Amino acid sequence: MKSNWKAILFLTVAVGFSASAAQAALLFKDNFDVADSGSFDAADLTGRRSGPVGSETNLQSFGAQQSIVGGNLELKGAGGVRFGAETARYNWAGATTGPAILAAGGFQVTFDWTHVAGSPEWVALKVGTPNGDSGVNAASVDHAMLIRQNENIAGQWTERWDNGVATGGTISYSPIPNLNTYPVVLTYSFNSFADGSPVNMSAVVNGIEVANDNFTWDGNGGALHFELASGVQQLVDNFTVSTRPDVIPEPSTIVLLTLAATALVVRNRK
Ligand SMILES: [Ca+2]
Ligand SMILES: [Ca+2]
Ligand SMILES: [Ca+2]
Repeated sequence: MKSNWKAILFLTVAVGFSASAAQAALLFKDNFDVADSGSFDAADLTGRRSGPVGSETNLQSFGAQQSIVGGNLELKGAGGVRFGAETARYNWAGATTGPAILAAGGFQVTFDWTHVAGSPEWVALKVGTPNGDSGVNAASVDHAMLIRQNENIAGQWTERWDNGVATGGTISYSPIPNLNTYPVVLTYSFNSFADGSPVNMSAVVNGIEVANDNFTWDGNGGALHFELASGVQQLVDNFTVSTRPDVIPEPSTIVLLTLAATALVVRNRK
């Protein structure tokens, strides 16, 4: 009897775990809701950050000093923001977030993206960066996902770089006239931080998947750094990092697990 109750407990926990894994865990958020500041790095941090990483690091400018405008991060036409100091970037493979990210099979970055003026230029998330400042097309950057504001560059709505190699991109997120703010959802799926491990990236803007790429981690030594880069003045708000949302278990899976548990009880009673 004892061992079967253990088996039932295990199955119950398994179902519970699957259900809880459906909810992505918030790791970091910055709402940028403080007074305007011409210097992003000198801006007040009070009340801006949430999630466990929020108490360990904060976004800082690289390349050029960014700013806070109207409760948003205002990106300039150069540089962007990284987690921490230039050569002491936050390691997302570390103890606070690494195990949770691997258990969820990856992580997700979301933000609200606002165009300030008509421009074909871009905002980009760079992942697998070195622990030092780099360009989107640096050979050390495992993937850079550039999303452009309009199609003025030969129909190029998106642009991707894999370790410095351009891999193209043309899919539009179908901008709506007079609508300037769009939700961006970038999902990175993988099971290891080790160099050589495969990664899948899905980029969804305005509800439309504009890119789905496969690449590998390289030259990271088991660490993970990523950051936001900019090619033009634009606004970003509610920058969020969470564990990858999982698929809610099918009802049939729960039924099968329940049947398995019931079978064990029945077998035990015989
Ligand atoms: Ca805000
Ligand atoms: Ca790399
Ligand atoms: Ca790579």
